[in-house]
Amino acid sequence: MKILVTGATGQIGSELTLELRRLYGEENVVAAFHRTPLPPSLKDSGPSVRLDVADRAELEKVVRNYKPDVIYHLAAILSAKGEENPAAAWRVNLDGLYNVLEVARAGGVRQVFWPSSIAVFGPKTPKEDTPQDTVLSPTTMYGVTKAAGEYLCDYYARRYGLDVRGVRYPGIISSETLPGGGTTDYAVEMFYAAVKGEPYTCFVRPDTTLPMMYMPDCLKAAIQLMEADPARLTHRADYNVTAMSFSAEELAAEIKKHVPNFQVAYRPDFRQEIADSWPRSIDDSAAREDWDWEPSYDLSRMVEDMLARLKRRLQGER
Ligand code: AKB
Repeated sequence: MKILVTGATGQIGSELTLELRRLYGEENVVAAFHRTPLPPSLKDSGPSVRLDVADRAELEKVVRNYKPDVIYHLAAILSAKGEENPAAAWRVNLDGLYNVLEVARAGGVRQVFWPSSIAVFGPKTPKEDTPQDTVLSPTTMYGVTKAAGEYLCDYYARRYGLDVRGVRYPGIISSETLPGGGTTDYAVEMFYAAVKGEPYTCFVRPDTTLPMMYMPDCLKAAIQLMEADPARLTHRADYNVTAMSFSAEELAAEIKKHVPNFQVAYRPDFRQEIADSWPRSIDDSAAREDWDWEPSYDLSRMVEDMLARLKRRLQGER
């Protein structure tokens, strides 16, 4: 099976590409990157190609050359960056997705994975245990592109029989690649500061509570959904998934159990409003029923593992 991963240098892409290479063979997974150059771990472990997903001709060429059976389409501009440049968010997120779906159906691609986000929800959505099927009321351009993208994926599945699958990711916490331009980035930044022995100024209020997930569960969700029996699936690219919910101050307190001198100050900025518009917790029972989704990491297990990994990585860089 040949796989193309777009956005391979991003927070999820950089780890998912390596995991897919481990599972399906290094030569079979092509890492597509755009502006950010490939780190040696990706460059040295399999094929790669430069690709702007918003450029249809370029994408067609890549699919013609590599003939992927499956595309994991991760290239995206996240919520906070999308508010700074809504036009770029539309271009990358929606023009990019449209191109991927079009080129996939015309180029004989069997399956597409595309991540949606809790950003499809908004002030009119129930905040606690947000149901699978509920009001979408995104307030950011990122959320608008994710909500429209969900409908677009549904359309391609219904109209053309394309096997498109995806999940609504919560905030993702990871140790290998920093997220860029998201609202949930504070949760990752806190770990980096703690491990470096620096104080952290958090850009949301201490009581800000959001659904979150650790990277191993994020990878597991994508791969498990893609391998699931299609006959069991009742949704397409909009499966709610979650692993835990915690406030910024609860995360700081958990980190302090391991790094007692860690100091956090709170200075909310424009990202507070985005965080306030999103759910506090998510009901992911459809994913549990349809493809046996079950996260492995809760807050304490995640914090312990994340600190250990980050310490090893940052020490290695010195
Ligand atoms: C963001 O904060 O923009 C992303 C997301 C929740 O989709 N991490």
